[in-house]
Amino acid sequence: MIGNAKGVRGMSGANRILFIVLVCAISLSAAAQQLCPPRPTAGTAISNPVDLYSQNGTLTLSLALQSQVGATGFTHYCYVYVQNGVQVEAPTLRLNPGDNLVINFANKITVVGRAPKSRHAPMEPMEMGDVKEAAAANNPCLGGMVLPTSTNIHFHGLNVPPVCHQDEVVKTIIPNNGAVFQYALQIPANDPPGMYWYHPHAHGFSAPQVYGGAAGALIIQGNNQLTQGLPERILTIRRNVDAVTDDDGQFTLNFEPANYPRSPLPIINMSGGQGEFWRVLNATTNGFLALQVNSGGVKQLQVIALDGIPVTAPYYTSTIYLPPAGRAEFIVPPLTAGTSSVFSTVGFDTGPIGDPMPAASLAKIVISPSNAVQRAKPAAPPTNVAQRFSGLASVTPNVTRSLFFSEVNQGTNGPGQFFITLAGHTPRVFATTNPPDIVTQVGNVEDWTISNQTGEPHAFHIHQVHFLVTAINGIAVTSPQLVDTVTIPNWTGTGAYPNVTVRMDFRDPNIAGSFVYHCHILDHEDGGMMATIQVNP
Ligand SMILES: [Cu+2]
Repeated sequence: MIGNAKGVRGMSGANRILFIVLVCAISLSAAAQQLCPPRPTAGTAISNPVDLYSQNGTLTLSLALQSQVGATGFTHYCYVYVQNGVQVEAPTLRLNPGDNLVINFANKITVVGRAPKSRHAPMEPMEMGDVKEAAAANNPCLGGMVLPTSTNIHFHGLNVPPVCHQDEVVKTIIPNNGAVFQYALQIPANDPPGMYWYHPHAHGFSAPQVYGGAAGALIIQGNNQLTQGLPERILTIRRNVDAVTDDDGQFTLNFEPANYPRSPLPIINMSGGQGEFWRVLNATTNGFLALQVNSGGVKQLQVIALDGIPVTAPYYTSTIYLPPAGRAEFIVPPLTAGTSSVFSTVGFDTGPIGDPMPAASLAKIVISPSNAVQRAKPAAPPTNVAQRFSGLASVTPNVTRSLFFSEVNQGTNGPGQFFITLAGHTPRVFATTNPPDIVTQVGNVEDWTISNQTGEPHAFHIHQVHFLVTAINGIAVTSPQLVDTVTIPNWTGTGAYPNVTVRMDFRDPNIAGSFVYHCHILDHEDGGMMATIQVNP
């Protein structure tokens, strides 16, 4: 939904003044500084982000979240890693199953610019956890007032414990004091190989930080005969604020603007006669993508994995649909040198009130026999343990639930309110003072049917576990796949509400605790479309 939210104008008076003073003060002090690494200019060749590999079972790195207000007033947020004295942005973290990840993280956000006109959610500071206790103890694990300068990290898709310093996002509120906050977590030994990602999740301010650029890939290494020896390409698609339209509609690929015809397209250099293994991350906050490679016709792409989990059997398709936060790993077939070729999204129908998602070219593919290729280091040998979630399709669920997405718009003086609600309950926006909406038990397998009562699609995501998509509108899916984010199609205004049935797997004792499920249109999440599940040990 667009047009009703007014960003700063949606705030209460006192908060608005506080916010404006804060923004002006910190903007002036940092106006002349280069705080983020320079981003690539339009029309240049795309390269992979910097790879950081684990060694002897551990990947340890220092990472900071920094910010910079660009020339048009919008804020860039950048995950900065210093390599040989040079700042690089959003490195790819590569680990093997069973490895430890240690991030010495510092929140160094210094400046916050204005919101785009399409901002749907309130930008009011809000309380999470126990603010007084957190302040008294100086402990970011206890919560705090979430400000535009607050942050934390969510390891999207990883099946790790929902506890502070691992993957907890509700009460972990890291202030911008630059102090080191350590994340230390272990990749499950039975984690299948695939692409995950890390991004901020401070409720109320997730969207501006992610569309400002704060997102990076995390790859669990593994062997696959199909991709062995192929050049590997990491493509992170973001949607940043567009200086001309004042909206968050400009696609970028690995930070390079894809804004044809206003600027030349990013270039993907491929070698003629050589297929490539692409890992694509939809790090937009609202983009429903329908990806194609066209080279003398639409090419068949061989899908290997979705949302970090290998598909049951690799399959060919011409169009790969990715909701916000989704990942697809696929093989692009060998293309012929000299053929005009393009990587694009062909557009997605977001219903009567959704943010428009028109077709757009994302990159020009240049095929030449001499083009250099990038290869990842070979992966560790495969483990023999049974992979996570195996056999889920044949498990009989012991609980079934129904949930629904809904929203209200408060007119031109206020932003919208967004809800995800258990059937039979009254819709309410997320608050840490709400009791958990769902309480369940480790060991349970549950079928959830999630319906959509709104005129725009939503992207359902739950932390800590993947789920199997088993039915769409009550019709069984013929080849169910494990994902961590799924599109719930919009309601057209008449007839039954569209719905998707998913099978939730709470059998792993390591995921016991409280965590959240929400819409991954991050403006919707920031606007309240999130709720808590408590999984008792
Ligand atoms: Cu939504």
